[in-house]
Amino acid sequence: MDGTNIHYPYQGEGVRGFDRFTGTHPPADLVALYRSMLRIRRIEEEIERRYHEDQMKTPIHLVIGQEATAVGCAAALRPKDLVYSSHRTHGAYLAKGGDLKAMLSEMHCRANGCAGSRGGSMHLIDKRVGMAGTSAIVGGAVPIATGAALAAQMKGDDRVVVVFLGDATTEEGVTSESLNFAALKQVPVIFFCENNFYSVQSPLWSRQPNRDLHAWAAAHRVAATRVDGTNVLAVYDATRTAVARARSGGGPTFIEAPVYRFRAHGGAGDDSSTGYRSEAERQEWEAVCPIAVFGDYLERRGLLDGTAAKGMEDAIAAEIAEIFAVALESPDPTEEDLYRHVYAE
Ligand SMILES: Cc1ncc(C[n+]2csc(CCOP(=O)(O)OP(=O)(O)O)c2C)c(N)n1
Repeated sequence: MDGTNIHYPYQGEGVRGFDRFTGTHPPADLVALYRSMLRIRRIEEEIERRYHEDQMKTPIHLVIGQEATAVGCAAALRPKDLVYSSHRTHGAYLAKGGDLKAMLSEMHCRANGCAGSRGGSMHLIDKRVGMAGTSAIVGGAVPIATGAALAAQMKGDDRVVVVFLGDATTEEGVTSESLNFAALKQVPVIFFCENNFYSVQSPLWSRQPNRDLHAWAAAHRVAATRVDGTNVLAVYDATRTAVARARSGGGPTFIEAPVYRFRAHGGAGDDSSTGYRSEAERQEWEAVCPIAVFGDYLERRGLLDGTAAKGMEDAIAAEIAEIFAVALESPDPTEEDLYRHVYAE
């Protein structure tokens, strides 16, 4: 079997059209969505640029190319709703409102990091904004999120829980177990699958039979849908529908969002030259970059002009420079810190 019989949705279909952005969203919201995606992109580009300086003591998994999923999804949530994520964490953390200083300090292994310097990039958490945690274990966050949704249901609050997972995470047994349990108990959880078609360097077609991931999820009796993961508004609308279902007692939803990571599975730079995917494939997806396409749309609608765009870029650049400096000046953990949260009889 090879990949030639697999139809990757949205790939090379000439979707760089503007009519795919629909809805009646207030202009200020549209600009805020764009800014949020751009901020994540610029933060990650700076992380990538500085990574080889070896000041960051953590593996990294960049979301460059995948910004629309976290941003569109988080925009449909309330602050008290919870978000869990995988090892590819930065987008979800920042979109949910996670503190950038605490994130960068964590990545520099500083005492004021959001996980007390214990976790690095793959273990981000900011409970004040409902960023409930991330896990380096593929599938690790899925049952935890399902349990958190059960807790919300049992407490009778109207909190919704989202867990981001990759396509390979659908291959973990615990994901099937969680879908089964969520369907059985009708808990308010949204399984948000960012299908970027690769598990490290193994393509989806070499790992799973030719099927749609949302159809696989639907077989568990979970409401399931597919949405263009490069379209921030489509992601927002799909999440809003899922949130309304969950909040009204209608149970879980599985959202499959085809996306593409423009960088390597881990670390800085692209790794397409190793041969597991073609550079032409990456370029096709870069042509539907979620930020560039949406920015063009805003420009055509007169919501963003060159001056405003430059002001936005400058403000983001200044914030990033300032917060990197703060992270680098932050104190290292002390020996005493080592023993915090350690329980021994
Ligand atoms: C249980 C487990 N198995 C294997 C790994 C090694 N591993 C880390 S990331 C990854 C691929 C995950 O792919 P996917 O879930 O599609 O997310 P993506 O990296 O594409 O965002 C693997 C196999 C792991 N961390 N945990």
